[in-house]
Amino acid sequence: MTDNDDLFGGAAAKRATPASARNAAVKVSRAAPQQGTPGEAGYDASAIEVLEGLEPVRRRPGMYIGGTDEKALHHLFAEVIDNSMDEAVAGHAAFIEVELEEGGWLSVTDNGRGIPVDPHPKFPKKSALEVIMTTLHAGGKFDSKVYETSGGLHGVGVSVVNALSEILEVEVARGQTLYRQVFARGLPQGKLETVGRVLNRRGTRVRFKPDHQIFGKDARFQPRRLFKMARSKAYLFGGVEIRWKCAPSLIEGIENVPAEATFKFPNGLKDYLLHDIEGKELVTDQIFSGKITKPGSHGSLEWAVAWMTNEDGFSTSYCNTVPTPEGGTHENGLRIALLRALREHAERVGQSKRMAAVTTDDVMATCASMLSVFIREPEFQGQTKDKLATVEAGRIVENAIRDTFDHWLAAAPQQANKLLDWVIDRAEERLRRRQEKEVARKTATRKLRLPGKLADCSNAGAKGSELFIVEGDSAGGSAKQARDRATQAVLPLRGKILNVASAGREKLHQNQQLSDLVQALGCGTGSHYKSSDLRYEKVIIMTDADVDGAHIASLLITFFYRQMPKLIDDGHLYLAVPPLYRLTQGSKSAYARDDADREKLLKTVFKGNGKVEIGRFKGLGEMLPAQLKETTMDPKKRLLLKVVVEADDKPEASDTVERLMGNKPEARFAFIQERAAFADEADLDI
Ligand code: 0RA
Repeated sequence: MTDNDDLFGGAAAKRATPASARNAAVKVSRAAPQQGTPGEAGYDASAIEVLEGLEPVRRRPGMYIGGTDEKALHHLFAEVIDNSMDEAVAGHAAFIEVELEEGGWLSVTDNGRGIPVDPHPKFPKKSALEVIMTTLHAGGKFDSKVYETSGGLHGVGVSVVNALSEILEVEVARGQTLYRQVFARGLPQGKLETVGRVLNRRGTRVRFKPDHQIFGKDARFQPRRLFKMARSKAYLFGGVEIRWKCAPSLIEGIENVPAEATFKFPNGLKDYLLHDIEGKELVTDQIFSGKITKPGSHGSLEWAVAWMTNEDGFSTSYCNTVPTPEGGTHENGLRIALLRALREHAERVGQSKRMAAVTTDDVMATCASMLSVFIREPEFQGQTKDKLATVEAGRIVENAIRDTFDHWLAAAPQQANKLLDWVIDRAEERLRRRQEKEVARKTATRKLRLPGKLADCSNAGAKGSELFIVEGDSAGGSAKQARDRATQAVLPLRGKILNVASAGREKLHQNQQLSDLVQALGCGTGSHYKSSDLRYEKVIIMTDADVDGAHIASLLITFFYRQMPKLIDDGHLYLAVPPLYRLTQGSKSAYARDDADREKLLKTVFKGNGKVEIGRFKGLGEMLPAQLKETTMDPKKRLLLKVVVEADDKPEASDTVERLMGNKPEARFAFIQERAAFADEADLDI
């Protein structure tokens, strides 16, 4: 142990507060009215001012430390250590010691210049120390340069910690003298006293116990949280030594929190990043890091960036040593700087075309980054105030890093090209994934969004429901009126549909008629076909009983055969058989499907008995809805042909379809009739 290690000595630090001092200021305390009578009259007067100064903090702690929860509790520590940090960063202190004691005491000690103890110019009866400890925002008034460096910038000041501490002791070793003052809930428990002479020692110790009245009776400092905070402070102020001490009883059963540790990271954030990405494979051997300090003025920053090959990226950022887990303007500045410098490099090496697709997200996808900025009067955003909002910060970071990164890339072209290829690969991968996603989404929405032309049935499941694919809008209109709304859906198709046997994939996807059909069926096509998603038990092609109708039917069958063969295999596809003729004789009437059927009827049902009127339907649209229902749609009366590919035909079926789907509709019609003839009783649905 060096002299400095034993800065104040345990005895002095833990000495009890003298009773006289404790009584001195308390009577005027509105915050603690239960306490005793005043001592010296002069001291009371100043105590009143003090109380008026800190009372708002006790009344509304949230206004000053963002709440009274665990985060706020640990903020007290940040506030105290930041003051010592300022002293260290200004070069006045070489180390800072943090100690968590049993009983909830936390102390922060530095070997800096010590808080000034001489009478305060504005309040000659008080020491500067007392004014600092008891006045809001008093810190910076003494030596503004010191407080511009770090946490003092965001800090509400150590007086807030004082106000929210049950007890707070300050000890200052300055000018070979040790001074001490004790406060309770912000109230001085006596004047600053001289404890004695100290040789070769200087600095400040703040030792405090958070007030349970504010933070609740169960509030405790968490060793792990303090440990991590202390360590990150050391990373954020490269070169400053932070010594950690914790009562062993407090870390029993807690892993990775030692009773003692020393943090000193000469390379600051670079060390931090290297620690975080230890063992990870990197795209470039070197990590990109830097530091720009402008002592006395605002806008200092430090960063460290590395690209990993197999890991998701992460960004850790701070503003004035306050973590900003939600990022903000400074992080955005970094991202943009990296992208722009890479763009410039791409231009230099003739890769700007490929680089055009790259976004900041591609650059950051596997990038591990650490960023720390120091700015004056930062503004934070978001629910938890975890996001930096100061616009200026983004600009400062972007300008500084863009330049430096540009140089870094230019200085090591091989490494730069490796990185360039890497980010371009990320962009291309992203575009590929997006395309796949879009296709997947489209299929998904198709399932959900039914085509406008579809008159769907009201039945929920596929079982028992039928879809009539009808030729033309007018037939569609009749069919919609003729149907049983509960079980029968109607999809009208306009005119001839695309011949899938001769059209390319692209055309197929663009075809509105077919895509309406696919949407209505819901089961997908090709390799995406899913039986369980088919929305109907029977899919019925209902076209006019003429050559054109046959053509459309064969085009549709071809479509199903090519795109949803399983739908046919599973026996879902049918042909409706509408009549071609209506025969009337007096009150008697009947329908004939074709010429042969007509002749048969004439010879049987209408034999003799006078003149038979024979009407020929030009199309389904000409039929009255009632007629259409009676002849073609009503499950009790209609004739349906099931479309099957016979096992024997299977080997050449594909060739046959190919052959017949040329430009000979008659050949196709013949084919359909041929198949219809093969349909045996079991396949007929009467
Ligand atoms: C104001 C002025 C000076 C130092 C400090 C404050 C100071 C504050 C803290 C808080 C914790 N440790 C600290 N160390 C120093 C400069 C006084 C001078 O000029 O000597």
